[in-house]
Amino acid sequence: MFKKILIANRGEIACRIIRACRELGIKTVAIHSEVDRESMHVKFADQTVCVGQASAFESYLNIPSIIAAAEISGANAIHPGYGFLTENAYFAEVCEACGLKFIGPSKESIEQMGDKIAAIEFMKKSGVPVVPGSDGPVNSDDPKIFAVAKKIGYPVIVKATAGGGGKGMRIVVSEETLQDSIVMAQIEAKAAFGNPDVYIERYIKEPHHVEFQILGDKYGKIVYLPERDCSIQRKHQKLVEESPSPLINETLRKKMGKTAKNAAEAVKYVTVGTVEFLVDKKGNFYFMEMNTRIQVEHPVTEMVTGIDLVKEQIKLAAGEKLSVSSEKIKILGHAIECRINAEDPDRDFIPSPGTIGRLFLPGGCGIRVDTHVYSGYTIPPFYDSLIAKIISFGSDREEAIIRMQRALGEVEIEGIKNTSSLHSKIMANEKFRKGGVSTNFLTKYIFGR
Ligand code: MV4
Repeated sequence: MFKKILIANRGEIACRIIRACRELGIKTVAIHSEVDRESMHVKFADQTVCVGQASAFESYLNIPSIIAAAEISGANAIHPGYGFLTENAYFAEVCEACGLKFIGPSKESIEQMGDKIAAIEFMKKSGVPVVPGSDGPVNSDDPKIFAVAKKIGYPVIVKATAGGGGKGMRIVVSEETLQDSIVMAQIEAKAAFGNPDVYIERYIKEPHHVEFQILGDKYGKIVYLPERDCSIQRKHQKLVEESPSPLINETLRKKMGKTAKNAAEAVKYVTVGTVEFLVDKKGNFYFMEMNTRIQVEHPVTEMVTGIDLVKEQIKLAAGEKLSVSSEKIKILGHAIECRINAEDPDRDFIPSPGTIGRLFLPGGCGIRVDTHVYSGYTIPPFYDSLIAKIISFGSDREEAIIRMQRALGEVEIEGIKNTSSLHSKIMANEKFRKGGVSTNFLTKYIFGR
């Protein structure tokens, strides 16, 4: 097992990782930018190193500085968290070349899943269902695009291969706008990712986002855990996640879970990862992408299974054998996570950085709060606006919702705006309470557009 881990991240996830290390008896090194000296992850860690200026490029994305920090502090492994350098295959390669274990999958797995066209091709070959599409990149001046789109059937969606976050994505309803949409998507993709490649897929109407957590050891064993439903999103940012999904019955769970396991086996996946699917109203499911990291929403899976995913991730990276088997995994109840952001819900969610005055965060039966904020803490304007994750657990969905409503009512954060009122609205919504809302829910029923 590792003796000392450097955490190449900040915020709640850095705190979450330090907690797991402490329980495993592993020493921790926090890195931080110049504006993060008073941050909780810095106070939490055994050792700290300032790696650069406020801008993430100068600090949390600064590979030479981070590697130097690991070397001078004597760390033997690096945990990337989520975001920042997590899905950077080059960073994983540099870590390994410097004798530092990268706590994540191989650089090959990261690379393979980072290119969406390659990932889809690979999954299709491995027998995983994918959305009917162009089978590779398309070019706007290629006259064949019209035949390709016609065969797929309108509406189609144009996506960037380097994509994520919905950038470079365009819905095309008829062939009149196909060529222009591809041109625009290519320009957007080039600007956002430096890679202009786009592809076409059939557009799935009102899809649900359902994802499976998988765990893999270096001996080739893979298990899948119960799914998470992340259909409630705003501008491709997840707001509410729950497990199990109200949409999925036991038969479909087994079928999708086994598919996710096959997908992970095909890439020889090690540590923790997530296979994302689009699910339509009829229960057809299609591979969307694979995330090669621990995700923001991992706590809902921890609550319903009783498994500490970050501890498992570290143990698997250290070469330990998987200790959980599919047959032993039970769904213990229902869990919901609400992401609280420092944003103003009344002003189109503009970020609301600043100093927190009085602070009260909820607790009590069935409530977990993962956060890095405290009274007197100043939220810098340079990074993600996530300030807390409230996770509720109940014996069933109804109880989890009631507990979440009760917990949201206890939240008091003075000095900055936050999104808890939006979550209260969602929890009180009739459609949400019925369960199984699609990705259109927020726009349609909460914002009424
Ligand atoms: C789709 C789709 C419908 N059909 N692909 C959004 C971001 C990226 N991860 C993929 N996304 C979508 N891909 C096909 N073929 C609808 C979306 C989509 C979406 C997916 C999951 C969660 C929220 C979403 C919101 C809008 C669109």
